[in-house]
Amino acid sequence: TSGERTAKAERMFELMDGFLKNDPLSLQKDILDHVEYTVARSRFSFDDFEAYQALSHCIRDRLIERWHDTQLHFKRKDPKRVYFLSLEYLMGRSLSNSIINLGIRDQCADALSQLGFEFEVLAEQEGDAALGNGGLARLSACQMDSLATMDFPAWGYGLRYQYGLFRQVILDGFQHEQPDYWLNFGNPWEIERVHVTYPVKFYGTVEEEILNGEKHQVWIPGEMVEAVAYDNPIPGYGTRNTITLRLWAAKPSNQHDMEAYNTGDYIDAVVNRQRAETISSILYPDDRSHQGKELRLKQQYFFVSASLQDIIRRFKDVHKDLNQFPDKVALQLNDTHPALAIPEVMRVLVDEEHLGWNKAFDIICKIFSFTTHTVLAEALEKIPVDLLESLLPRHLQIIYDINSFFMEELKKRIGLDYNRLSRMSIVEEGAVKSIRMANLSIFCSHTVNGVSKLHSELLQTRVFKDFYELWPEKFQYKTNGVTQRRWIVVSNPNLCALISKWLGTESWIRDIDLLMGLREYATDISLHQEWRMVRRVNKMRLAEYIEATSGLKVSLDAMFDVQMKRIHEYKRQLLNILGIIHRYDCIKNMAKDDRRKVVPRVCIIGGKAAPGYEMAKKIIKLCHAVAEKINNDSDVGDLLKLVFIPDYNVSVAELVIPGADLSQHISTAGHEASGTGSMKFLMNGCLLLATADGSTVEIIEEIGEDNMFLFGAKVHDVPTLREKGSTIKVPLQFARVVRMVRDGYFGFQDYFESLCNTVEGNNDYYLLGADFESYLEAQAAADKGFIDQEKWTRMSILSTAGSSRFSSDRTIQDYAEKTWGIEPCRCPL
Ligand code: NBY
Repeated sequence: TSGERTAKAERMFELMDGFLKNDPLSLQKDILDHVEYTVARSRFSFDDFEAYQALSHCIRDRLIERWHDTQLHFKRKDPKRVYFLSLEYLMGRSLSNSIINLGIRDQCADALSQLGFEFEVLAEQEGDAALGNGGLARLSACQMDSLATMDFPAWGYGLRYQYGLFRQVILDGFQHEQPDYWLNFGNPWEIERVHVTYPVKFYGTVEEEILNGEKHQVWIPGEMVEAVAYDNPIPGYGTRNTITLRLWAAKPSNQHDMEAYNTGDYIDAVVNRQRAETISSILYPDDRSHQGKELRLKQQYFFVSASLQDIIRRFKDVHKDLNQFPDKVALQLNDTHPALAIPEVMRVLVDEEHLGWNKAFDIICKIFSFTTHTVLAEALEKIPVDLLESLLPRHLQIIYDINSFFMEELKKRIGLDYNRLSRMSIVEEGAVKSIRMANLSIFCSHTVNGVSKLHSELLQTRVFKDFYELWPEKFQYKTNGVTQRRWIVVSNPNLCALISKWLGTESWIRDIDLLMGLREYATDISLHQEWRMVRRVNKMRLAEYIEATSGLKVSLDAMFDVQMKRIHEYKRQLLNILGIIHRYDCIKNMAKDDRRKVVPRVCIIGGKAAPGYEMAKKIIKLCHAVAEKINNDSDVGDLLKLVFIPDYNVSVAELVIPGADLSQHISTAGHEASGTGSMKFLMNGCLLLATADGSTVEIIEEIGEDNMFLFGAKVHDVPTLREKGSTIKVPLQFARVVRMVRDGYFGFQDYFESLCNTVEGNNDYYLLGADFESYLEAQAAADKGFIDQEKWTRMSILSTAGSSRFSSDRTIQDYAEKTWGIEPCRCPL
C-alpha cells in the first residue's frame, strides 16, 4: 500500500548519508575502507598497487552515483538516443581520466599524500584496456568522452575481449607477440551485470511456417550462447552526466547445444559448453582485415545480436509501437564490422514482430548511419556466402532479399547496365561468392560518413563513385577529432596549466574554440619562455623513459623526432628509416668541423605490426639493425640516435606525445583516411612533418603551410607517378641508402632483400623513391627551423592554438546535428 511505500522510502532516506563527499578527509576514509573491505589488506600495511586498487574503487563508487542519476534522468526524459556500435575501443587507463573528469584531482592528490602515497605513482600501476587495434579504436574512445561531456544520451556497445591487443616484445630486434592478460588483476572500471544477459543463437536451419494463413520463414537455430553485460561508466567533464559503455562477454548457456544432453556424454557436453567463451576471448590483431574467418563472424553476430536485444528491450519498456523506433533510436555503425545489425533488425521486425517487409525496410533506412575508415577498395570487408549460410542461414536469406529489392531500385534508375549493376550488387559473384558489407551498409543507411574532407572526396570519386552518383545526398564527412581531456589535461598537466593561465580560464577544456585565443600571444616572449620550460620538462620525462626501457641516454638539446603508429607499408616507416640512414651517411662523410653544424636528433619510432604482416615485421627489424649501428658509432655521438619504443599503446602515447618536438605523418597521399595521431601531437605543440594526406590537408588550412613541414606528391599526382613506374627519376641518395641495406651494411642481408625489393623500380608502389628528395628537403627545413628557437616556439604555440578544429567535441557536435538528430540531455546537479 502507498502508506507502507512512503514509510519505506522515508526509512531509505534516513539510512542514506547523501552523496559521497569529495573533501580529502572523506576520500581518505573511503580509500582506507576499500583497503580493508575490498582489497582485504590491513590499513596499516598496503603497497602502491593495493593503494591503486582502493583508490580506484573509491572513484568507482563516485562514478556509480552519477551514472545511476544519469540513467534515471534519461529514462524520465526519454530523448532520442544514439547507440554507437563498435567492435573496438582503445580506452587505455581510466584512473586519471575519471578523477579529472569528476573534477577531484587535487583533492585526491592531497588525500593520498597525507597517507604517504603519490598520485602519479598509483596511476602508473594501472594497465591499459586495449580492446582495439589502432586509430579506429582510439577514435571510438575519444568520441565516448565527448558524448559524455556534451551530455548526449548515448550508449556505446562493444565486446569484452579476455585478451586485448597483443603485447609487443622485441627480441634481437624481432617482434614477438605475447597475450595481453589484462583482466588478471581485476578490473575496477567495469560492473558485471549478471542479470543483463541475452541468448545469442547460431547455425541451424530455416523452415517455412504458416501463420494466420500467411507463409513465414523461421530460423531454427542449432547452438546458443549467453551474452553477459559488463558496464563501463564513462564520466563527462564538467557535468554530472556519466554514460555507459556496455561490453558483452560470452558465457555457456543452459541450453548450449540443444541436443547433446540427450545423446552425448556428460563430460564432453560440459567441456563443449565451455568453448562458448572463446567467442569473446580474443581481439583480432589485424588492422587491415581478416576475411573468411568463422570465429570473427561469430564475434560480429554475437555482438550485434546482444546489443540489439538490449536496445529493443529498452525501447519497448516505454513504447509499444515499433513505428516510433526511428524517432527514438539512431544506430551508428563504426565501419562495416557491426553491419550484420542491418539483417538482424530486419529479422526481428519481420520474423519476430511480424511487420511487413516494406515497413520494416523503411524503418531500417531511417535508423542506420555508417562511417567508413578506409580508402582502399581492397580493404572492404567481404563475407563468404558459404560461411554465412552455415552460421546464419536466415540472415543470408534476408540479405538476398535486400539485394533483390536493391537491384530492382537500381534498374529503375540506371537501366540494364550490367557492369554497373554487378559492381554495385551486395552479392559478389566469383570464385568465392561473398557479401559486400560496405554495399549493404551504404544502401541501408541514411548517411554515409567519411573521416576527413579528402577521404570523403576519394569515396565520392573513386571507392563509392557508383553510389555517390545516385545518392549524393547520403554522403557526408565528419573530420575526426581527439579529446583534449585525455590528450592535454590528463597527459600534459603542465601545458594544461599554462594554457589556462594565459587564457585566464579553464573553460577551453569544455569549449575548445577558446584555444584559438593563444594566437594572440604567439610572439609574447614571456609565454615563449614558459612554453619552452614546459616542453623541456616533458622531454626530460620522455628521456628518462627511453633510458629506463632501452638503456640509451639521449640529449635534451636534440630534436625529438617521433613516428608512432601501427606499422604499415603505406604509412612509410621505411621512408623514415631510409631518411635516417641518409642522415647517418652524411654525418659519416662530413669533415669533423662541419659536424658542429649538424642539428642533433633523437629519432623515435614505435608501433605494432600485425602478426601475419611480413613486411611490417621486417621494417621493425630494420629499425633495430640501423639503431644498433648508429647508436654505437662514436663518430656520431649525440648528433644522431635512433630508438624503437616497444609495445606502443595509449599510455605510451600519453608519455611520448608531450615530449616530441617533431612528428611524422608521411603516408603516400590518398592512403590515410584521416589520421588522428597528428591531432594529438598538434594539440601538444609538436610540429608536423607531413604529406598532404587525410586530415593533414585540413590541418594545413587551419595553421597554414608555414607552420609545418610539408612535402611529397599530392593525391592527384599519385596515379601518374605510379604509371611512370621505373621511369621516374629517383634521386641518387635514395638508390644509395637502399643499396646499403641490400649490401648488408646493417647485417641480415638475406632477410632484408625482399623489403628492398618493395621500393625499387616498378615495385615502389608507395612511391618512396619519388618522394625521397622532397622528404629530405622537408627534413632540412625542420633542422633549420629548430636552430631558430624563437621561430620554432611561435610555430609550436600556433600549432596548439590551431588544434581546436580537431577536438572530438566538434566531430560529435556535427554527428549529433547532421547525422543522428539527437540533442543534449543534461542531468541536473
Ligand atoms: O581509422 C583508421 C584509419 O587508418 C585512419 O586513417 C583513421 O584516422 C582512423 C579513424 O578514423 N583505421 C583503422 O584504425 N582501422 C582498423 O583498426 C581496422 C580494424 C579492424 C579491421 C579493419 C581495420 N578489420 O577488418 O577487422
